Amino acid sequence: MQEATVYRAGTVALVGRPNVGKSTLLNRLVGQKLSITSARPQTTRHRIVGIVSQPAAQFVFVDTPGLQGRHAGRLNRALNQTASEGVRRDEVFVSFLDALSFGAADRAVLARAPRDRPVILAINKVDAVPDKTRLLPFIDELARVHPFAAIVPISARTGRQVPDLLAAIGPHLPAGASLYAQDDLTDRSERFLAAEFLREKLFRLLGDELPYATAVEVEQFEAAGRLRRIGASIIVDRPAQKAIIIGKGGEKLKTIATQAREDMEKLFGGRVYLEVWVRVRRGWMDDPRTLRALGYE
Ligand SMILES: Nc1nc2c(ncn2[C@@H]2O[C@H](COP(=O)(O)OP(=O)(O)O)[C@@H](O)[C@H]2O)c(=O)[nH]1
Ligand SMILES: [Mg+2]
Repeated sequence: MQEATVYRAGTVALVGRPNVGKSTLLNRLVGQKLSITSARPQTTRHRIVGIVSQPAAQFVFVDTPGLQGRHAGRLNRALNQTASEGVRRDEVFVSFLDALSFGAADRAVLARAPRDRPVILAINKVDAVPDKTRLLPFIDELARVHPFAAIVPISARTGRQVPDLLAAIGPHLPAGASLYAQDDLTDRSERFLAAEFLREKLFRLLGDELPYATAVEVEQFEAAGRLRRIGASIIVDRPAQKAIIIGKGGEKLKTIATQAREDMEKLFGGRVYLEVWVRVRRGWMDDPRTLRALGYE
């Protein structure tokens, strides 16, 4: 006789210090780019959900901004509020490490993981470890640090052992009905994702500190059949920043907008007409109205 399968559904928080690959994994799991990534720390500013539906389980992965130190003023406080809210609500935790590195920042993240919920350790970026025999002693060492429910070495970039990670999480989801429709990929709107794709290009294409002083607001979003007309503003703090983003002869802004448009067309499955402006709004990072309009508060 076959045992009746219990349907399980729940939220799974992806936690870890900046740059360990949380957003890359979310995208890999969902099979679409939803959460923006870059080589710079603290790219992710919003709580974003990526949904994986299987016949017997629904995983609702939650990518949260880690605790922030790079952004300024009230924006930084709002981001830290978002980061700590995640920890209260979520049911299973996946804690990330870069393969073979376990430092003070990683220890601090683990110390905040709730003791009453299962924590699964994902050791990411194993593709970057040439000598795989070094993984075993590393896993043994980590097993002594926290009572992990499981430890799974993965590569979010190549997808290696990502199914094993799902298999390790599944049994820890609570029994219950699905939280989203079976074909939902995320809880976020196309409008939100459009702003995020632009923001990603700022993080990838601009120098050092500038991305942390920018935000993106979608002012116009119209869908007609498979065509979308999107108008967006890049918000900066000072005129000098505006000049850098526009670049010589508008070249920089053109690259930013073209790359963002390509991402949008891929996800939305249709043509996008994208217009982008750069606006100076002095002190936007401390302005409650702007922060609210941008969804940070
Ligand atoms: N080699 C390698 N790099 C990765 C892997 N996963 C993520 N990265 C890179 O690590 C950087 C940070 O990734 P991201 O997902 O933004 O990290 P987050 O801050 O934890 O969300 C990016 O440059 C990724 O391409 C992986 O499995 N292998
Ligand atoms: Mg991220």
